[in-house]
Amino acid sequence: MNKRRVLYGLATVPPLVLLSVCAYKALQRKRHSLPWNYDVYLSFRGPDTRSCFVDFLYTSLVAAGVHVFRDNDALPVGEEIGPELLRAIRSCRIVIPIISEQYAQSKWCLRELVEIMDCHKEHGISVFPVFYKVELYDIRSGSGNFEEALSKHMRVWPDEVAGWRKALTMVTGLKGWISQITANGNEAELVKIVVGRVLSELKTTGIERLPLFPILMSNHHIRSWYHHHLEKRRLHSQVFLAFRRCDTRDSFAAYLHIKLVAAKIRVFYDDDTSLLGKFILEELMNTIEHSKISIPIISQNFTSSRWCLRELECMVKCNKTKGQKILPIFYKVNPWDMKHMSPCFEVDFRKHKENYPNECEGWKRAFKEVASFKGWESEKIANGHESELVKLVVGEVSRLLKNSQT
Ligand SMILES: *[C@@H]1O[C@H](CO)[C@@H](O)[C@H](O)[C@H]1NC(C)=O
Ligand SMILES: CC(=O)N[C@H]1CO[C@H](CO)[C@@H](O)[C@@H]1O
Repeated sequence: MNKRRVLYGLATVPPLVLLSVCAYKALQRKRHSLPWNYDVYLSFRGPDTRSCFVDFLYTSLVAAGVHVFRDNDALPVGEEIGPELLRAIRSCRIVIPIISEQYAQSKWCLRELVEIMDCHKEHGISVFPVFYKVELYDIRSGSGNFEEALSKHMRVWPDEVAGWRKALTMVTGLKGWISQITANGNEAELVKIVVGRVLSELKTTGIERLPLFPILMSNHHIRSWYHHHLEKRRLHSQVFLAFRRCDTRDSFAAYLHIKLVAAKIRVFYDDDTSLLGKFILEELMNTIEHSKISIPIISQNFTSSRWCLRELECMVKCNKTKGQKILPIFYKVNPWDMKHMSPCFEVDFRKHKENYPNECEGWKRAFKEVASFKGWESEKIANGHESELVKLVVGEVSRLLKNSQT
């Protein structure tokens, strides 16, 4: 960043910010006059969830003192989403779309979702999706119920379907809660988690929430000052841990994570709650780029996840462009098999090639390249005793971080 510009920005900004904060405080005292009429907007498909999950979530939020809009009774008349519904969405601080099995069957839900994603992009409204008993893959790739519903809509609303598809893809790009995974599928726990998160989000005060904020941000000095500070505030992780959920999330990766944290190392872990409502891919790549060390845990099913492969490719790129360290752990896999593409990996890449023909070659190259890096083969360390391996990794990471400081 241009230093002079930042300094100039800093010199000019504080009075404005101060002014804004005062304005905000004043507005807060008259809360009802704030443009935020609602704290939370729930968007859902009635028949799927109204009497169960949504009901429980709604009553729990209200019990916690949150002002919630539920479009239950305000079903729109005519073909457009009613202006009062639009106003409600725009006036909310947080929108929680509950994407359920039949969500895409309702054109109202889809129109609402388009609106929600627009508001997210243009007005920075927080969107915390709940994926309720659905597979993200079906939504993104247009298969299963979602594809069926969209094909039906195509006959009646051909002009709108492309936009609906885009909104669906976008919402799955955001970090949200997946009901089957969160709290092991316990919905009461999920509701507790959502309410807790909403409350903490509502508590944060910041200039972002000022009605003046968009005006302030139109000034480029303020904007660059603001982004500079955001960057500084973001506590960069030192280590990025990449792993395949189904293989090691509850075992080796969790154990390594705990030990790294115990050694006072800042680790980025996929489950990080700070990601909620953010576009995951962008955030992940950004985090890798700002890390000092990346640790990919290459396990048997690693290649079946395109997320894992994207992360790996990004790591290799960061090594090339800025010498970032990569410490691979070959978890019950053999680097030789990786280098020579044994059938178990080959199958995955062949599948990816169908869906992601442009990216797949790059992933493959990165995967083979990592096989030749110096790393640890889990089965060769202390007869496969994983605690020993963890000790070695933590030791090496600490050493590298210490060296990089001096
Ligand atoms: C990455 O890059 C740096 C410097 O360019 C190099 O020293 C390091 O060993 C590379 N490889 C790995 C696996 O970290
Ligand atoms: C959870 C999961 O996808 N496991 C698979 C990992 O890979 C082996 C064989 O390569 C499969 O048998 C598992 O089903």
